[in-house]
Amino acid sequence: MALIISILLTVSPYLARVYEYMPAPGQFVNVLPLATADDTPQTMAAKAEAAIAYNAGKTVCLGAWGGYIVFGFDHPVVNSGDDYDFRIKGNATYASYAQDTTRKGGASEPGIVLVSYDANDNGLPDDAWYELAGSEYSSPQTIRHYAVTYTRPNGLQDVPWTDNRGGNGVVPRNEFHQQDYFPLWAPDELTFTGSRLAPNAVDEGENGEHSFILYCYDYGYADNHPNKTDGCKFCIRWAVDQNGLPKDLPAIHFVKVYTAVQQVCGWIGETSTEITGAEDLHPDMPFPDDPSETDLSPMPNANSQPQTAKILRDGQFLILRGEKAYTLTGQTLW
Ligand SMILES: [Ca+2]
Ligand SMILES: [Ca+2]
Ligand SMILES: [Ca+2]
Repeated sequence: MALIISILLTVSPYLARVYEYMPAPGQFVNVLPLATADDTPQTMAAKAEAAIAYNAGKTVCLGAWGGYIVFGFDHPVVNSGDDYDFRIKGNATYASYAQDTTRKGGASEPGIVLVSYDANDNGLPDDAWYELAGSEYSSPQTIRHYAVTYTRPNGLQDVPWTDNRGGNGVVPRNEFHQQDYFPLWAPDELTFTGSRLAPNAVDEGENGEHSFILYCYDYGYADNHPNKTDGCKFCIRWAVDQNGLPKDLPAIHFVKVYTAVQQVCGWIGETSTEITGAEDLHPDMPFPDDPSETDLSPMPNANSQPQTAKILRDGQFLILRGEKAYTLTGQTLW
């Protein structure tokens, strides 16, 4: 009697896991997703995951500057080398009435994106992070090594913050959102670090009316351009290290996004990045029928030069880029 073992190995193109969700204070915090006094960092990560994993399509709000989420896929997203690799979905829109017609604008709430490779192969995002250098990366208006500390107010009050440059402000309450704006599960002081992009909002109202247009940055930020545009797609080859030098990653396992501007737009409140999903734009090739097969299989994106290919050798997947080959855990084989 033959024992037939059928192993069905599938990968999802969509974001599969949320490892961490720590928003800064904001008008949608404790609501998207819903939080209670009993929640913990673990339960909130699970709620964020339920909202956006596997194309669930709900919304997770990162709050004011610095608030972040860490998510991943159920497989490594391969660096195609010459094409977009993944998409992050948000709720950015263009406004037809924006007065500056030289650029797109509307409701753009840019988030800085970092990627990480599971170099120690433990399935956890505890490895080095690399920022994807978006269009504002080298702008003189981008503030690096920025830090903000938010302090839990007494009761339902504006949330005060101070930064590491002598600045301060508040995340103001508004009449539309009556819940606590400070994450219920967080410590009373919340400090975030990162880079801060210049404010992107322009008040185009007239005669005492306010009409805020949040203009899009060119490329490389989450929740910056609408989901059907290339503006929400990302290339792993944009990764840079802490010194701004390009980092050649064969693939990435984890993505971190944080709200990149610190700005309040009158009655529409603070600017906060939202995430509604993410997707590998060239999801994993099918496993070969015969696991001993060693034929090269070009990546699905056949229009481009197949700089990246995968090969199954001795039951192990390898990543080929140009002349080089890596294991999925980043070891260079040749
Ligand atoms: Ca790891
Ligand atoms: Ca928002
Ligand atoms: Ca948004």
